[in-house]
Amino acid sequence: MTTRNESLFARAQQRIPAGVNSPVRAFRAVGGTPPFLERAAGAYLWDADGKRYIDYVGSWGPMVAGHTHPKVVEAVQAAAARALSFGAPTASEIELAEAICRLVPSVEMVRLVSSGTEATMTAIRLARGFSGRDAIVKFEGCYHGHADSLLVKAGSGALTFGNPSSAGVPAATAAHTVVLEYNDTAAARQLFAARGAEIAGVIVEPVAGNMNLVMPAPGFLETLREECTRHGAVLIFDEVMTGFRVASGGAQQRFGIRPDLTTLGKVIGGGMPVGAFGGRREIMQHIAPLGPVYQAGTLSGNPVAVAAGLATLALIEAPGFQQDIEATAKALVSGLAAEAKQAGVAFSAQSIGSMFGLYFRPEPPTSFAAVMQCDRERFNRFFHEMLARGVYLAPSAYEAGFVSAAHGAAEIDATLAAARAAFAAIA
Ligand code: KE4
Repeated sequence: MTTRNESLFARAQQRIPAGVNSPVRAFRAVGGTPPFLERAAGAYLWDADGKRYIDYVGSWGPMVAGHTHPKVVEAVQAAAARALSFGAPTASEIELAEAICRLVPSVEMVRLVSSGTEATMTAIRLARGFSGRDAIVKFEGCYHGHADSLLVKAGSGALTFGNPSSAGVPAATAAHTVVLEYNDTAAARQLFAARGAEIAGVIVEPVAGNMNLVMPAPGFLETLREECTRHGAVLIFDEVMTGFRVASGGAQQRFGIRPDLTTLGKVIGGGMPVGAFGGRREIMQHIAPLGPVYQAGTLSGNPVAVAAGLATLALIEAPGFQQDIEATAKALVSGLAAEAKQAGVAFSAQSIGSMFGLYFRPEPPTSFAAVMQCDRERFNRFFHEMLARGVYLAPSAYEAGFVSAAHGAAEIDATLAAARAAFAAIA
């Protein structure tokens, strides 16, 4: 009997590439038919077949306050009733800019855009326009959205420029991007020693969340800060995922590093399309129409999206919000590790703030190469065992997971009960 998810997926593939509007949603990494979701509330999702799931994807990060939080829905409805879009300045954009600058003090000025990709694409252009240099440094396993300069993989030699990681990216473009190993502090020092004067900027996920969760090694972020300062390169923290999740001031607050630019997204839109880039005033004043670096957007600062973002940031600033959500993530990962141990499955897990990583290897990975040693097949089996039991994990062994303020003891207990059966099934 064909389920509604299956018939919708078949129909979707007729008109949308792979039936989805973003690749990871197609379940190609884990196999099977992706549930077509219809409704969400708090920690829960419901699919087209009426099945309920506990959600640990949270729309890939934005739903930190839980789905359809009444205060966010109310703010969106009120804003929409006034106007859907102006393409003109509004007071609410000032409020969101001021909230971001208050929560992330390294951001002295900020511009809103409509996605994380727009934010990182512009931050790269701004670093180049400000420094007058072309070379950009990124790290293997970090994802910063799909701008050409960032769809680049490591070149042949550690210090040579990169090669495209996607069709359609000109080699000439990729040649301006150097890709180093995440956490390889020595390689970063070596690159700056050899080419420091050529480097416009370094972009890094201060906690990596796109090769599963990988923590920065002690001294790694500090070295990037030191080398960028010494050589006049712009240090860009891509906090699209870590912003307001690793701490209310992002990973930069937690690790005490002040980047020159920060990119944000996800949480600042509360589920609606908002991204942002911001940082040192002297750099941001190079952005059009103040300065020579062009950037624009029809729906930048959209009033309905801004209303969702403001309502969400107000919620995360509530006393105890971050502590509670961090405790929930800790309870989840320690519970899962205990269940895996009980079942004799090689497994580890860790969390920071409200994001977490699950690994089918004995210890959490500290590098991209170590992530690649995870048992992906076993993750895929675990994924489907959990999905069948109503637990919706990220459909890839290389993605981080997220809890929300709506996840409580009942959801964690139900998840651990499902995990007990799932680990037994794959042991
Ligand atoms: P968007 O363009 O998808 O809004 O943001 C790109 C981006 C930039 N920087 C970081 C650190 C990110 O994690 C992202 C997007 N993250 C992925 C999840 N791995 C979004 C999910 C998807 O691509 O469908």
